[in-house]
Amino acid sequence: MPEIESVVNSDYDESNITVLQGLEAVRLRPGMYIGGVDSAALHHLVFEIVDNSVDEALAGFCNEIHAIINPDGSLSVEDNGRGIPVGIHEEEGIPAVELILTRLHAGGKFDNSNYKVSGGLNGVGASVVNALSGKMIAEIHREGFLWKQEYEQGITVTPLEKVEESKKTGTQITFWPDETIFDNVEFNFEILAPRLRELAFLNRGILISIRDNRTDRYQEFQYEGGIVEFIKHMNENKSVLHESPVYFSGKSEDVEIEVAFQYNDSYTERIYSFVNNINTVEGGTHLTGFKGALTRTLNNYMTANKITNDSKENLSGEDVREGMAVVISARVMNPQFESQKKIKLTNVEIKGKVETLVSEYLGSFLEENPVVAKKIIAKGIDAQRARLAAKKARELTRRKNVLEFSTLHGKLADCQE
Ligand code: 0RA
Repeated sequence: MPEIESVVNSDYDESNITVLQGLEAVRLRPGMYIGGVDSAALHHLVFEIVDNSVDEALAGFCNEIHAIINPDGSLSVEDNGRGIPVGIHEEEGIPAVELILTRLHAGGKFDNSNYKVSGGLNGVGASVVNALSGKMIAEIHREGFLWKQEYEQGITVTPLEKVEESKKTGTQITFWPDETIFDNVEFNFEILAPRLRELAFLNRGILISIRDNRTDRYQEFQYEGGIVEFIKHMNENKSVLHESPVYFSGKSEDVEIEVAFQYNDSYTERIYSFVNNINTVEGGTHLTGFKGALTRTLNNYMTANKITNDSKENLSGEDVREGMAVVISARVMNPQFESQKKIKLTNVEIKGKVETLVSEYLGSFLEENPVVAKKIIAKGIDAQRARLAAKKARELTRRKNVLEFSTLHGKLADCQE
């Protein structure tokens, strides 16, 4: 037995060195992990922790997530999931929770759910937040007890302690962002609340709340309708073309997509696209697939139903998206992004899959809802007419300019003579 112990110990020492290097790297170059040390980065810490709870919810084990801003400068995120495992990890000889919170890339190791697709740093987030926190406390309700462990700057300072009996399950992470790293360590309710609301829209049914114990402000978000309610929220003060948003979802191998849209009588398109809960501001293959399928399906419907427009030209993408509010949410196993900023999806296979799903669903939706179909197409034809008229007017003005210029030129020539 002592032999084994010495082996374990020497292993532990070695890995301990790499651990220090790992967390040291985070503290040396926080920008590489959380994009900076400004206010955005500070709030990013919160979203990293929340993402872990969202993952637990996506796996089907949690339906409440509460963020609490504490007056002592810390922030707590509490969920009612299974609780981070507390058992001793066989290879590493320390509690799993300690491994998850103090080692870079320990995220996936314990992950037995294949649906872990939420945003953030793909499960390595919690240890990054720990490294950048002056202090962190993990409190876990699991296996009949409340367990507690504390860390400072990502380093364990107390052994995992069994505090008391507890019948519930769940995880609470409390952290104090490191003042020596961030410009400003004050949390802002106005920055946290909108993103938490967005997460609640994107993950139907989960109750997500935020409480500010400095000011007693409280908001909670829970949307059984998911992105349909997101669309209703976007069109809140608009007059809509059809009563209920169009919604559909589909699955194709390792892609799941959800789409909701509703037209209003305005002339602007508003599209929010997401991949694994991350807002892809610059879109990408999921969005290209959606746009292509929308345009093609509406034009096909017109042809099939002999609906004509005066121009005989197909409706363009811009024509069919005028006045449209759209949310497209994709869940992708191995998302590839154009850059570290994760704002544009590049997986080529996604485009075709989304196109197929959208064409199929939308095609039958239009067949089954001819009244809505007619309204959408009438709006598109209107947009096309306005677009072509504007184009003609522009061309006319240009021709007129050319004409005026040449006569002016002629007159100047006269003068010179
Ligand atoms: C790994 C395995 C299991 C749960 C979790 C991670 C977990 C992590 C977080 C982070 C925040 N809240 C969380 N809740 C759960 C479950 C292993 C099992 O019970 O089989």
